[in-house]
Amino acid sequence: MYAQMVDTGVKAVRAVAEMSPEEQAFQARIDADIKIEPKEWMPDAYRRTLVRQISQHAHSEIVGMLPEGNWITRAPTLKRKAILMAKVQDEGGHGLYLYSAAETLGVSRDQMVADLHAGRAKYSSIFNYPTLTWADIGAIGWLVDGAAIMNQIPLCRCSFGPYARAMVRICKEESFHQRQGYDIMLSLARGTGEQKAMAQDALNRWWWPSLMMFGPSDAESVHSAQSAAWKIKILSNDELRQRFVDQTVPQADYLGITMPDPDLKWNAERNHFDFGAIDWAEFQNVIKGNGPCNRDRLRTRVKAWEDGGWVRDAAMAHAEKQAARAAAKAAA
Ligand code: BYC
Repeated sequence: MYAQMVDTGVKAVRAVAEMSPEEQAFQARIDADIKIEPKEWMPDAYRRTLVRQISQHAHSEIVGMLPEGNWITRAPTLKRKAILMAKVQDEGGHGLYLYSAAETLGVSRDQMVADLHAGRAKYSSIFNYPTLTWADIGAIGWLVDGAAIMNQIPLCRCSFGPYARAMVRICKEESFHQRQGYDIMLSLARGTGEQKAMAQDALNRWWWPSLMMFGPSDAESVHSAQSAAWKIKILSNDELRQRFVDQTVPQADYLGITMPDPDLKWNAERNHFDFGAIDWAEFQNVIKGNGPCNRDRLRTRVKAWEDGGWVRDAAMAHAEKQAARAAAKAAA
């Protein structure tokens, strides 16, 4: 992934007095928690911000199928294989709902996919890490889906109707994904010494990248202020990250495995866990396209698209034949 920052044209959040009458009316609807629907007037920058975020989100779901898909043939039991197949398929479905939500804003799916394949579009940093053992499938469900739910529950209340509605179903499915991941971790943690060590190793490798999923710190987040004003973001990157840490630490304790963070400790004054510094240089490196798997992920997606060309051609030919038959019947 070689994406650059997407310029949505927003330099600073403007005061109401600086807005045009149309923008003021729009902001008043947002402030009154009225959902914005695709055919209604909206500022161009609002549209661009949503296309940016929703398409990145869709790409994340689609690219996110790859690390787990890698283990479908090697799942340890038939039951685990069936569950994993269902989960990976769900992620594909999430991508499709999200592409549809973005299409309501006037961008075509072909364009979004072309941007991904050309390295112009971002997707979540987390999917550029490799899945080395079966325990990684547990860690992804537990941590990656856990972080995703934390971020996505507030999105069910975001201001753009199609995105908010897509998130309702996605969150329900993510919650099953999170539980299946935790169940894998529980089995390993209660298994042999070697299995427990696998679970610990997976936690060690996935913990910090999971914290990076929430994006840069609030101080560094370029889009947060405007997205908050438009109620695309209900909670900030740092607030969500803190909630995730607070929720996940007791779950690791229950598994009997240790968070790979010597600075992690309960802060009774703040009523939250304090945690160590995130390696933001690593994060920036991954989102610039230099993570462990970026090139491989894109290559795999491009190949899948090219290999699927004949299916798209056949579907188009079938649709054209159906339409021609219907037209002939109507004319007869
Ligand atoms: N990775 O100003 P900021 C899943 C970018 S999939 C890569 O804070 P924003 C699953 C950001 O895009 C779940 N890039 O931005 C699937 C921006 O760059 P651009 C995926 C990141 O948008 C399969 C720049 O950094 N979830 O659950 O206000 C299997 C500055 O950031 C990341 C979503 O997509 C990152 N981690 O906030 C299993 C949720 N973080 O666009 C599970 C929807 C930041 O200027 N998205 N960047 O080039 C969001 O909630 C927000 O877009 C973010 C970032 C919180 C991610």
